[in-house]
Order: sequence, then C-alpha cells, then structure tokens
Amino acid sequence: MLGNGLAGLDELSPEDDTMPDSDSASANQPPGYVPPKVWVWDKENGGQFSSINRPVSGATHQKELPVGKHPLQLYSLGTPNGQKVTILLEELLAAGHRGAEYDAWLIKIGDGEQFSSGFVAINPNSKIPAMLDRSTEPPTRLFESGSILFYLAEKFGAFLPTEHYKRAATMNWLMWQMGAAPFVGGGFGHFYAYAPYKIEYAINRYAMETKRHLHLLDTHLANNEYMIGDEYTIADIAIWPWYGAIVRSAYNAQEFLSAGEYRNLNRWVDRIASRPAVKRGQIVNRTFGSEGQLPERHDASDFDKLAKS
Ligand SMILES: N[C@@H](CCC(=O)N[C@@H](CS)C(=O)NCC(=O)O)C(=O)O
Repeated sequence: MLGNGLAGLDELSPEDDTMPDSDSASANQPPGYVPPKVWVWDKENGGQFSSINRPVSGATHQKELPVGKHPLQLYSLGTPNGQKVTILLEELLAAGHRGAEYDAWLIKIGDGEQFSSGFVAINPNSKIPAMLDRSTEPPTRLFESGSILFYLAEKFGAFLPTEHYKRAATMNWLMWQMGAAPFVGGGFGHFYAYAPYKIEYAINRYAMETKRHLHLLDTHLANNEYMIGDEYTIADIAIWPWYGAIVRSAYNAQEFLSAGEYRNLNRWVDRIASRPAVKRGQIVNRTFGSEGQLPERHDASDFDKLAKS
C-alpha cells in the first residue's frame, strides 16, 4: 500500500497489492477484462471519435495550410477550445484593436485534418486551435488555447489586468481552466455521452469532479461579477465556453448534473452570452449547434451575410 501522499507513482507497480487481482476481473468492464502485460494498438477503441485517435504523433499526410490576407491566421473548429480564441479576437476587434483582424480556417478534426503536414508544423500536438501570427518576423507559431489567449492579451494589452494581484488571479483561473477541461470533456463528457457503453464507476467519478467545478465557480461568482472581480478578462473568456456549455446544452446532461441549481454561475453565463462579441465569436468555425454557424471567417462582413441568409 502507498503509505503517504508523497510516495512516487512508480511505487504502484502491477505487483502492488492495491492493484486489482484476477479475482476482481469479474467486476471489470467489459466483464472479465484484464489489462495485458504490454498494451498494443490492435483495434479501434469504440465510441464516438475513436477513429481519429492514434498512439503516435506526427503528420499522416502532406498538405499545406491555406493563408489569407490578415496578420493572424487561425486554424480551428468551433468547439469550446476553439471558441475561446474566436471570442477573444472578436472582443479585441470590438475594443478597436485593428491588428486583431484574422482569417479563421476550418479544420475538420473528424476527417483528420489536424494531422496534415501544414497543421503539424504549427502544432506538433495535432489539436485545434492553432494560430500563426504573420505580423512578427519570423511568424509566431501558437498552440494550446490558453497560450493563445495569453499571447493575444499581452500583444494588444487587453483583457489581462496590469495590477500584479489581478494579473496573477487571471493567470490562476486561466491555468485552472486548462487543467480542468480534460476532466469535464475527456472525463465526464466522454463517459456520459460518447463511450460505447455506460460504465457506472467512470460516470460517477467524473460527474463528482464536474459538479465540484460547478460548485467552485458558483461559490466564487457569488461575490464576484466576473472571475476577476468587476473586470472581464481572458479568465472569463477561457471558462465561459466550457461551463456555459455544461449548464446550457453540452452532452444533454443538464438535468443529470442539476446544472440549473448553480444560480450565480448561470447568471454569469447569461451575462457573458449577451455580449455581442461573444455572440459572434462563438459561431466562428462552427459546423454544428443551433446558435448559428460560420464555418470560416475572413472579414467582419461575413457575419452580416450570415444574418441575411
Ligand atoms: N489543451 C488543448 C486541447 C485542444 C483539444 O483537445 N482540441 C480538440 C478539439 S476540442 C482536438 O483538436 N481534437 C482532435 C484530436 O484529438 O485529434 C487546448 O486547450 O488547446
């Protein structure tokens, strides 16, 4: 047994008595499953999106990315991680930062476009969002939504407070969100909505953690208008797409999570949703959902065309 919380992970070997032995295999899912000594990739894992998963990184095919006329080239999809960046870009433009003009190109991750040689050259981790800032020499390659938010906020001196304690608080919540998202999406969302069969243990584990996040945010927002007091920052812009979706529509799990009970969180979600830049940013690179869809954005007038169509 691990004696204390400081013990190293390598102490927990398959021989350790905390690991399930073959007697507990009957409780495994699927029944009787026992992990092999060495894992090999011999079949698809099942569940939604399984066909895009591979145990290796790198490009699968040669293809350059398109390049438009603006300084910032975004390669993305309108998932919560993608929405963070398009919302910030629309907020920057609304605040008068003309250098934030951008081309948003659609990357169809279901078709494996994140594995093209051009995409991998910007993001070796093959995940949207990825961005190229062509206004610098050499051009700046960006990936990880939190890193992109921080880069843009610093570049334009906006949505990132300058007082040291508020700036630190913004980074605390930004980093919290980046660490929390995999529990909500890869954990709760995956096992509740996408896994090929329902596993009670996994759903309970991640529902517990997701509800803890909802309670954490609700408690914080009871005494704060935004995540950083009265200032709207990249912390709100990072957190809103994920937790706004969780309390409104994601995974069809609102009743399951009693999402309506988190009143302060819901108030904050509604307030941010009403911002014109958020309404625009959330539909860029979007090819699904009922709020509107703008698969590519190359000019501010693209939103007007959408409204008329
Ligand atoms: N930590 C990354 C996560 C990005 C991420 O998971 N992107 C997903 C879509 S939301 C993706 O590109 N998945 C494609 C794949 O896994 O191959 C970020 O915040 O930028």
